[in-house]
Amino acid sequence: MALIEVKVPDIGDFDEVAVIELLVKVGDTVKAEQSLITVESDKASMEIPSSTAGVVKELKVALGDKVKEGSVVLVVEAAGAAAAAPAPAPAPAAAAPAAAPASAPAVAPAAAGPVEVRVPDIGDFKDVAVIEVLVKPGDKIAVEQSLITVESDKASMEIPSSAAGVLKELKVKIGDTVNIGDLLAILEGSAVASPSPQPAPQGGAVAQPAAPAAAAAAAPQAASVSAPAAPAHNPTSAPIGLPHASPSVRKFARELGVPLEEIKGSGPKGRIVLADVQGFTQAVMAGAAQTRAQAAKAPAGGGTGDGAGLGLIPWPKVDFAKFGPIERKEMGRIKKISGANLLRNAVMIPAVTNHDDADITDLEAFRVSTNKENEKSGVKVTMLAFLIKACVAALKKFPEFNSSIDGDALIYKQFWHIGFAADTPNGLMVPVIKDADKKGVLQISQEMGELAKKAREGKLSPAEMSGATFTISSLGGIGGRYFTPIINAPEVAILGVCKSTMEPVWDGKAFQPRLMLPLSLTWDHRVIDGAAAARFNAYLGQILGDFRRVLL
Ligand code: CAO
Repeated sequence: MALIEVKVPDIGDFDEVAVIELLVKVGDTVKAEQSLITVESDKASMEIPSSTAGVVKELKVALGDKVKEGSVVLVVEAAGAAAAAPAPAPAPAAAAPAAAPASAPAVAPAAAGPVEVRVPDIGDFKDVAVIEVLVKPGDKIAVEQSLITVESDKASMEIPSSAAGVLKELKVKIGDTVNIGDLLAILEGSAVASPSPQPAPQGGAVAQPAAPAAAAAAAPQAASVSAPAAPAHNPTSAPIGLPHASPSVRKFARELGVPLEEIKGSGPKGRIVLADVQGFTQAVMAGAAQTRAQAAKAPAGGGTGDGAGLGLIPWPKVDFAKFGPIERKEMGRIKKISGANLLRNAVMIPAVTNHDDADITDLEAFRVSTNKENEKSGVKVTMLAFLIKACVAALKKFPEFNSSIDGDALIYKQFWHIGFAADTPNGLMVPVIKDADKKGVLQISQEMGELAKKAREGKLSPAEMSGATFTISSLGGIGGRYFTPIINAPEVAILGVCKSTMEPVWDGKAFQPRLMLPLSLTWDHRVIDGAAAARFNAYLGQILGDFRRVLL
C-alpha cells in the first residue's frame, strides 16, 4: 500500500483560492476524479478532484485554508495499480487560456456596426450548460461584464463579454450547451477587447481530471457573488440574489427541480450546501414550506382539488355528456371529508407497502370452534379481532409503528388504540377500539360489532373515531389478494388484510393445504424502514400462526 499525496492541479490563473467545502473525510474511499474539496475565488468556484483512487488517510486542508497549484489536499492510501501512479504533478501553466479574465484585455477603438461575442477558451470543457443568463437585450454591456453562467459537473463559471456596447441579441438561453467559439451575443459595439477571445492552445490543465483550470478560464463566477445573508424561507419574498453554491449542489438542486435561490444557506457566507437542499426538499414535501411558485399558485384557504397547489397541471375538465348520457350526484359529506384526508395523506407521506402472507389455518380452526362453543352468547369472534390483538403485540415489539411525527421528533404512544376501516353506505369510516391491549378477543369482537353497526347507521361520535395509534383495513370478508392502504395521518402505518385462501404450502417434505392470509403493511418511510416493516410482518405472521406467542 502506498501513501500518495493528492495535490491541487493547475487551476489556471488563480493564485490562492479558499477552501469552502470538504467533500470527503478521513476513512472515506475515494475514486479517481472524485471531487475532494470545493475552492472558491472571487471569480469562480470549482471542485478539486482526486488524481488517484484509495482510502483517505489524512486531510491536509481545513475550511478557510488558502490553496494553490501544488498544495497537498490530502493523503490517500492507494490500492493496486493506483498505488503505482505518481502523485499528480501540477499541470503546466500553459493551460492558462487566452481569454482568462485575470489578464485584462486591452480595449480597442470602437468597432463600427454589430460586434459578435463568442465563448472564449473554457479549457477542456465541452458542451457546458448555460444555467443563468445575466443580461437582456437593451442592456449596456461593459467589457468583461458577465453575460451568462455555464456549468459542468465540476465547475461553474461566468462568461464575460469581450466587447462593450448595447446588447442587441442574445444567442443562447438557459439549458443550451455551449463550446469554445459559439456565438453568445451581438452587441452594437463601442469597444472591442483585443484580442477577441480565441480558442487557447490546450495545455497541461486539460490533462487534469475535471480540468478545474477551465473554471479559471472564465470570468467572475455567479456562485461566487456573495449573496447577502439569506432570510428564513419566505416564498412571498423577492429573490435574494444569485445563489451561492458549489456546482454539485447546483446540479443536485436542478435534478430535483429545487429553486436554489429560495434556500437559506447554512455554509460559510450563507453558502448553500447539500444538506440545505435536502432539508428544503423535505420541508416542502412535508408541507412545512412552500416554493414561491407553489405560493403563487395556491388559492387562499388551501387546495382546490385541481392540483394547482402542488404545482401540477389542472385536473382534466371533460364534457362527458358529449360521449353519452350522464347523471350528476353530489358526493356525500363523509366522502368529501375522507377524500380530502386521503389526498393529503397520499401526497404528504412517503409511503411504502410490504406484502406478506400469514398461515392462519390453526387460528381459523380455533375461531370456528370458539364460535360454535359460544353460539348461545350471541358474540361472534371475528378474524379481525384476532388481528387487532396480534397487531398490538407487534406494535409493542416495534414501537415506532405506534408513533407519530412531531416536527423533528417522534411521539411514542404508550397506549394502543386500534382503528378499523368500516365500509358504510355513506362512505369509509374508521371507528377505534380503545386500549385494545387491555381487552380480550371476545370483548374486541363485541365492541367492533357495535361500532361497525353505529358506523353504518351514521351514529358514530367523534370520540369513537379519534385517538387511533394504528389502523387495520380488512377486505377479508369481500375478497381480493393484496392492496395498498393509505396511512391515516398522524399514524405512521396501516395494515391491509385481504381474503384468506387455501394454498399448497411446502413443509420441507410435501405440499400441505394451509389457509393463508394476505397482509399489506403500508408504512411511513420517514419513520420506518423496509427492514423493520419486513420484521413487523414476519412477527405478525408468527403470532397469527401460533397465537400462544401473544402471551410471551
Ligand atoms: N379471509 C376470509 N374470510 C374472511 C376474512 C378473511 N381475511 N375476514 C372475514 N372473513 C369472512 C368472515 O369469516 C365472515 O364470513 P362468514 O359470514 O361466513 O362467517 C365474513 O367474511 C364477514 O366477516 P365479519 O362479519 O367477521 O366481518 P369482518 O370482521 O371481516 O369486517 C368490517 C368487519 C366492519 C371491517 C367490515 O364489515 C368492513 O366494513 N370491511 C370493509 C373495510 C374497508 O372498506 N376497507 C377498505 C378501506 S380502504 O378503502
